Amino acid sequence: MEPHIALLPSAGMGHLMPFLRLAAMLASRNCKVTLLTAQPTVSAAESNHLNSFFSVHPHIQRLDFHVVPLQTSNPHGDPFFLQFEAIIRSVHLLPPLLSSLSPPISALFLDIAAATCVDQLADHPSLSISYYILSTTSARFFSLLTHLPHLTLESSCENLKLHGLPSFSISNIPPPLFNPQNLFTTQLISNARAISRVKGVVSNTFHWFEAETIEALNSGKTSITLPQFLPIGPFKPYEDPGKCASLSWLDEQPAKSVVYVSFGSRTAMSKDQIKEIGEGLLKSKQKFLWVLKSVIVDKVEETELQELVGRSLLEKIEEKKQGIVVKEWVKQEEILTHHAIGGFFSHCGWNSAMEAAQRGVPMLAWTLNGDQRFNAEVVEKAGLGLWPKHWGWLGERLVKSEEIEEKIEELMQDHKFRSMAQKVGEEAKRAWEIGGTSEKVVGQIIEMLKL
Ligand code: BUP
Repeated sequence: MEPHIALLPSAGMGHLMPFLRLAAMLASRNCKVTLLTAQPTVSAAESNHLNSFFSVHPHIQRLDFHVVPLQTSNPHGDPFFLQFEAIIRSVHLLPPLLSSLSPPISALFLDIAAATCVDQLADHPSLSISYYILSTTSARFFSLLTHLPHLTLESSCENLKLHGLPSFSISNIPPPLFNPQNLFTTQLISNARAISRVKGVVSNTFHWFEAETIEALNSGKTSITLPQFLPIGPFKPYEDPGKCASLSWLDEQPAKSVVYVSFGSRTAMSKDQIKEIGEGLLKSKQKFLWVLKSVIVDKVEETELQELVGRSLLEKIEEKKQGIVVKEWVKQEEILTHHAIGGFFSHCGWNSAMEAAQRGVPMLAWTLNGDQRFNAEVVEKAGLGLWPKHWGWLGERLVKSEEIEEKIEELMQDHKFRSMAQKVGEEAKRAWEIGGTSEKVVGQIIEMLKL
């Protein structure tokens, strides 16, 4: 009989997208899939994507999970972290929901951002199922997470050496992790504690891309006993109807002439920094497609493009016909697949990095927060692009237009980046061929799910 699997993403597009891809993949491999949708969603992008996903995947069941709002509202807290917290605190509502499913589920995939839910679920008498985690970050950052509950981080050291793992540079560790009171830190620590309770950790990476870390995680030589790490990336896109307007503009551009610029779904940049980026892009003389976000949550985005970019800069961009700026949601995967794209100027969110790797698009990484410096390390080491480390974290300093101009030129004109990225794309494809590393691990997961 086909196994019935439930999946529980947390909040934010960086978490929802890999869950939707995993759901579609499991459903295409003879699993019955139920996707739990935490309600209300934080962003409009999440609710729009859920609606369009279920409309084209009617065989995947939707089960709304109404989370209890947090009692103490913190207007200064990151709304996505607050939603992770609300999901975790609503875990008591899950057993009746999950046990109402028919046929009964045999496994639940939890988001790494809410993995601590397993602590309550695994001991619940009505649920006798297996638990998996979907890690939405690089294997490299995940490997640090595994040890987080046992670490005292010292910013005065240069490197961190953990038994059995490649060493870490302290300057790449997100600053909130040095503050044990920070919500990001407390959540990560309790989620990390839960890792040892699951049967496997599924990850959107592939063996060739992060071989050293993946082998270390599965070596049994780390000081903490870990479940199997299961790399099955790059995740394949799911069917998503419709076209976005930016693609029509790309159709008119020469092959590999355009740099795609996007810093993810939830990075709000200052107006000064936006201005420097715009000036830098213009000075680089390269064509560009720039997706601009000025707020963390899209529901509160009301500012007009002209106000964000500044009237004179926007006029200059329009006059020179060198590029376009949009603030709407775009179909990033289709953009990265387009023949006109020659480079990706990105914050190095893990999904973005994997989407570029899959298509062999070279990246210019500007790491802004969270796991991004770890991700950029992987990108740089694999030959997928360049990373000016000295640009720092978001807001640490104003990165000037001349610096941006120089790096964009390097990305688009130095052909070594193109050929190295192409090699990454070939290896990514190989991982999915019959007998390829990711394809084999998926087969293994399906067998585990049938048990
Ligand atoms: Br913006 C944007 N279209 O307009 P990351 C993003 N995406 O398809 P983030 C679009 O959202 P976290 C848009 O392809 C990727 O799958 C993009 O995830 C897609 O970054 C996803 O790259 C964004 O991991 O999430 O949003 O910063 O903070 O969790 O890394």
